[in-house]
Amino acid sequence: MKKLFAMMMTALMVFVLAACGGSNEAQNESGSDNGGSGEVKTIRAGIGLNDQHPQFKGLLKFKEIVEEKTNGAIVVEAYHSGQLGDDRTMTEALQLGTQEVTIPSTAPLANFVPEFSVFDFPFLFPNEEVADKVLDGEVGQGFLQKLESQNLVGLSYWENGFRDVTNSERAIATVEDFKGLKLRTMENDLHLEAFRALGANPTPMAFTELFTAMQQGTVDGQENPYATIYLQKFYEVQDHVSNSHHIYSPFVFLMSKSFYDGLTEEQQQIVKEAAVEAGQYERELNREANEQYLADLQAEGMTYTEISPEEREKMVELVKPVIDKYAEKIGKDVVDEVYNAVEEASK
Ligand code: KDG
Repeated sequence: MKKLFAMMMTALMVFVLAACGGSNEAQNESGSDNGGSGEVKTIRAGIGLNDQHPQFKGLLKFKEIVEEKTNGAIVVEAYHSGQLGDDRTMTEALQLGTQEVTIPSTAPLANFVPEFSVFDFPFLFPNEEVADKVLDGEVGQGFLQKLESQNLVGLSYWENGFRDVTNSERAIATVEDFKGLKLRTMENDLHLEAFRALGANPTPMAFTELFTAMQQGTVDGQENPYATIYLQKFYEVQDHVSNSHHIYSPFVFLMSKSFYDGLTEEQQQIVKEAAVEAGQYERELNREANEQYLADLQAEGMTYTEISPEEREKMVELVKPVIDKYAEKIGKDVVDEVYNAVEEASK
């Protein structure tokens, strides 16, 4: 009888433990509740680049920090290669609350908050250090506030990097070499107009469609940082690369506002700090391998062509009217604020 009673008690305990430890209950290592309501919150985080890119490694770092610091109360599922969509559709999903995190370039984000286009003004940032100071400083952080009206929370800036042009038609050494080239750009009017001003024939396209478009010859070329050109294997469908460095592309770490608002204050602090720390890690990874990626591209058979400072100066002149037009559109005060911050950070 005693034995039967003990067996029944054991079965009851197993049942209770299983119920408490189910998928909706988070416990820390000591077995106690991890704070908050005990409910596990899931962040589905998606990016367009593949799992080799520093952006994905940064996302895994974010996952590690968040899951550790919340004792598993927040779980991060990381998706790469546009598995959840492209920059634009994922940002829309954040607005709808059907996805929690994405890290788009500022160019597609400008379709939601037009002021973000200023960061894509050609030749705005002279180097990465200045970009860090402006983006992480008062001005950059002020821009993040502008996202709230779009049901988005901007937690930090990461780095896509200086964009360089590739194509399969000819080596680009001079401005004339852009003439008539069918170049894919990100979905952003400023990018389109800047390439038109250089004489190219640009076409906007989501990143998820780019490789096939180059493979099938729908476009002759594209522009992206060396990391992307190498890690996405664009060398398989592109012959020439030049150091145009025409735009410094930041990434913005975005969270769905409705999800963020549902977090406890402590959790909000954790995701914010994790987005900053993982972003610093991503920037470091991106920078340390940059020159190597260019060497790797050449090793894969691409021709590398330098654009001289004189030719780059001609490019600067050609895109000036486009910059002026967009400065007018965005608002002179906002644009001046950014240019002043760049000047200050360059001292
Ligand atoms: O994950 C980010 C990418 O989706 C995208 O921003 C890459 O620079 C990019 C491009 O050219 O679309």
